[in-house]
Amino acid sequence: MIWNSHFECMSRDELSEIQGQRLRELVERLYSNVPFYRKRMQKMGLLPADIKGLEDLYRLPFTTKQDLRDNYPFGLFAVPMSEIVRVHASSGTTGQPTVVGYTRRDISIWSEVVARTLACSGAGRDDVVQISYGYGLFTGGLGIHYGTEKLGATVIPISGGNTAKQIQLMRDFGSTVIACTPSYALYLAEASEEMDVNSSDLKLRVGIFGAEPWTESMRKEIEEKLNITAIDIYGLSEVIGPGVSTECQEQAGLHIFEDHFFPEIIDPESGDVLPPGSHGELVFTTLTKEGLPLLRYRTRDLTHLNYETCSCGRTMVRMAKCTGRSDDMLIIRGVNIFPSQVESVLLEISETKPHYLLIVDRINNLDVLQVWVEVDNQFFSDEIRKLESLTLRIKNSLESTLGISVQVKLVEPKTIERSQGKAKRVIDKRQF
Ligand code: DLL
Repeated sequence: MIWNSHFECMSRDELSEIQGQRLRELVERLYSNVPFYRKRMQKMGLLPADIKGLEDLYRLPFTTKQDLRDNYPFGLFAVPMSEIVRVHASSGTTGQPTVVGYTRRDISIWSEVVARTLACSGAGRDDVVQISYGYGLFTGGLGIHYGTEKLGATVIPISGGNTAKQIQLMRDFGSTVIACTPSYALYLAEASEEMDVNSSDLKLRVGIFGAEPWTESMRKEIEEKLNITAIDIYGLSEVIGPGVSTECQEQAGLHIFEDHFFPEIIDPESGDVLPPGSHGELVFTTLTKEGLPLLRYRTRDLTHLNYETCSCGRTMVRMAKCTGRSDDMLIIRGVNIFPSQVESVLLEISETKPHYLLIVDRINNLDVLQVWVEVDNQFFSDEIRKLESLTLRIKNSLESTLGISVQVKLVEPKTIERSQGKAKRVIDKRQF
């Protein structure tokens, strides 16, 4: 089923017309309501009237995660706080989260694009959707929740974790759709085998998986083990959350809901816009958002776009599966982690040296993060009890900043290899 065939199957000419109109209105709004954008445009000698349509988009400034950080927490909001009905947050590059705000209309648009996402995956009113993305500041749980209700399907708002219960409810409530990270889906598949629940005991038929990169071989494994169609869904908090793009049942690229989120592909080094089909960094302009509208937001995700009409009938451009990032962000169990966050925690702890290493692995389908930290030599001669208490202190601080569990290993000075150039802070042993 196509949820909104008017927009999703619109001719590209008609779509461009609407996008151009929305862009002009957006620039007017940002210029009048957000001092940050007004100043940037003034510096570039640009007035809203200079932006006549999509052809002028490239003249506008980019927005980065650093800009959100510099204006923490609400400095880029384009409406008064009385209009903001919800706030979410994702990891920033240091301890400070990236904060996003939604007006009532934003929530309604978000529900619309998530309803489109579910319909794209083949879900409808008769489905029972188990939402195992985390509820809370993360956009995954509540984002999918509202869209599922809009679709009219039945929601099971179980949130993440508690694997045995996930499997029990999946069986007892007859869940037909599961929404979680792809790595958790694999973990669930394995855990259900151990619980002697096999796919014939379940009614699952579709999975909507995203929030982290995954490969075609992971897809195959999930589809076989759970006997479902596994759909890749993509989104980021800054742009709205889940609902930015999704695969349809053709599984041949992710349709971007371009009437709301206008994509460009740029060279991550030069910032130049690349010709259609080129591989580069994905950039979004949020055409309709009110709370936190963003101009040319640099996602740091690397992909390419395909403008051909899909055999499903949708005309919305498709992005290829993300192949990586142009920065050092890691996604561990669906949670975004920057090595600089670890560094900022360690800087607060006087016994540690500024040398650390993050080792990421996938053990039994679960991501595991181990942090090696160098400590003073003299400290090593101390009693075990002291070492244990330091390890625990570092572990607690890291876990509260990063939001995931961490194994900490204290190592003697000079254990971690020194590099001549840029320090190598991460060893990622997972296969993507
Ligand atoms: O992960 C929103 C989301 C929730 C998407 C649930 C899909 C499902 P953030 O926490 O802000 O938002 O993280 C955004 O996650 O820039 C990508 O690097 C990565 N990402 C999200 N979806 C995918 C995907 C949510 N399907 C960051 N494939 C993005 C690869 C993905 N990477």
